[in-house]
Amino acid sequence: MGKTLTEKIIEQHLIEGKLEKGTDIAIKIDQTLTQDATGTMAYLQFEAIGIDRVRTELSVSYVDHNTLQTDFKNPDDHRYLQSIAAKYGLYFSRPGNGICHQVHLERFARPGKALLGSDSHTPTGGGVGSIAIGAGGLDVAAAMAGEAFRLKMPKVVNVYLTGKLPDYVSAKDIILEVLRRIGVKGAVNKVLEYTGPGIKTLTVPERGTITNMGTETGATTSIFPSDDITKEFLEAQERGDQWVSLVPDNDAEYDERIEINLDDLEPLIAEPHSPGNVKSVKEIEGLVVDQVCIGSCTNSSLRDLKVVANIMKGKTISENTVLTVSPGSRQVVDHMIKSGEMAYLVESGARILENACGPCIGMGLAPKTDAVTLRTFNRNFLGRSGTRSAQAYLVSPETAAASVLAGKLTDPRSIGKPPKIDMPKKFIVNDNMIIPPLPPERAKDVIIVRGPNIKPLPELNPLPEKLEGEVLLKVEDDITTDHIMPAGAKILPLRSNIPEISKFVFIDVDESFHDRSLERNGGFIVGGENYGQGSSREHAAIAPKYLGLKAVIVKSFARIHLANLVNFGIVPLTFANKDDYNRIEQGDNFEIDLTTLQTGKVILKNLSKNIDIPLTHSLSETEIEVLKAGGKLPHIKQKHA
Ligand code: MIC
Ligand code: SF4
Repeated sequence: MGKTLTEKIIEQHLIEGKLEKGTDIAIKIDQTLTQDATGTMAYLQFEAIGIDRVRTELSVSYVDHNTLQTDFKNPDDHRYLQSIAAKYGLYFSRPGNGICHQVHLERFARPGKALLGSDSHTPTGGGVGSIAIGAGGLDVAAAMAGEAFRLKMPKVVNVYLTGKLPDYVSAKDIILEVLRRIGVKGAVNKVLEYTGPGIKTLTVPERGTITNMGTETGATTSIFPSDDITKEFLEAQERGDQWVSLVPDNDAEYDERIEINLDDLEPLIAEPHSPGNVKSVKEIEGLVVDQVCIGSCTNSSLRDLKVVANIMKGKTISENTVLTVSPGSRQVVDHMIKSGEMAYLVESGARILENACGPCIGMGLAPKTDAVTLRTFNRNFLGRSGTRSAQAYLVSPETAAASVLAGKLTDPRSIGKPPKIDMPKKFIVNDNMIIPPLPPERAKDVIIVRGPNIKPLPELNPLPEKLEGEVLLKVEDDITTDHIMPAGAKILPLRSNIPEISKFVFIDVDESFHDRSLERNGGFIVGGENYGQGSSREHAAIAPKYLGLKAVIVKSFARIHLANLVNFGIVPLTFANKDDYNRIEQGDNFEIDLTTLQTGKVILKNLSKNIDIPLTHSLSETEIEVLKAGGKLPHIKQKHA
């Protein structure tokens, strides 16, 4: 039986386990990436592991999230990260160089390599045929220390593309179509592997848009083969020597198949407050739009900005609409300036922002009260824009550009002939904002710089045999990490200060969560399906742990959050019968005996209702050991001792 591309690359990296779907495997990691919002914590943990140099082929530390500097905190963290990179042998992409995923795709991602990143959109690297997976910072820290990465061997879904995209329909519409079909939990513990004649019509940055936003389906990752188009891209980035051909076997067997004829696609839109609420633009055309934001790691490539600039050329944005543009990288900006196309954007009235995450994560440019904000981003969770009452919609760059000119949601196919864009044969390659690793003999003298906002990691202790306490919060399906641990301009700078950031846990869901948790000495959370979808931020585990969270009991989990809970000693359990969710109320008192964890079965005693509720879990033996030790860091230390 032939192999899928996913299986081939995983097989090459396999350290433990077999290619059997759903079983526990461990793989070797070649490359890592971190960004500044998760990186500070990841490196504090890396320091705690006590290794003197990274053990990967390549590790890059990016600064792109916390670039809004309203006081000393973010710039202090940047200096910390820079000194860490120098000390431990990492590349450092300086603030202003661009969004981690865009820069990594341009400069570092390689076909066939395994990349682990402390950001959920790391799968962007699947655009060049790498197995690129998002994880919590601690898993990335462990990978930098040479540890294997553990995961469930994913099922492989074949997304088979035929045809060619019509005018004004673009890669974003392909991934929105995938989301329309399978929703935000449709690919948990699965890889989306793209094949078929249609992939030949998509350039690497377009493939990157698709693999990037594949994260919103819950997928472990998404991947395209490495073919002539990949070769052309790498050559244009002066990395032609890094190309290898990588394709699935002709007789590869997939677990599922989704077929999309690109000829049939039309402009799509995700409505508030989920990337899975997909409709056609036509269905709600005419909606008055207050703000349009172009950029983010999904749609900020040179191709995307060129398209937008050429649609905007010689025109002015609508009087009642604001346009922001945040390019993906300095390479993109450099090109846009030299080609003169940046002027089209400036002249049209666009507010050109830094090449960083910016409004995507609520770092500035929050929309007005009750605004309709149209974004080329990948997430539209409630409050993420920085304005709780705003209604965020996700669209392609083409739809965004057409709509900002009209001041209302507009199907781009109605604005006339599409502009012709010329993509350069060679990109402008200038890595002068990427500081390469120092040689070991110089690295050892580097002193780590720590600002006053960097607080030590909270202590993690072995778990007791019995967990007791009350249900601090009961929530519904699809709770995102933005609900659990919001981001934005006010909270993101606290990422290296757990006591402070913990004040904001669940703040938009229940303001009293923080105080109640401390008063009751911690307790439990009960939730529905897909608990913890979205970001890789381990702060959604560390901060609740700091408040005394003992276990989370839900109908199902999102992959990265589940791993983060284990890493910080919070027991993730699921209902054996989903209906039992209804037999629990917030405030109920629980008792859970952990001695039966190994058997896969655990009994929850609901003391308030006087009932026993059967629970299960998907934990591997290693994960159970990690939990018992109180988390991954104490577990690694135990091992090294
Ligand atoms: C996001 O898009 O939510 C983030 C901010 O990039 C996160 C990482 C973080 O919370 O720092 C992600 O996607 O993992
Ligand atoms: Fe940054 Fe937004 Fe991409 Fe997250 S989704 S990495 S915040 S641009």
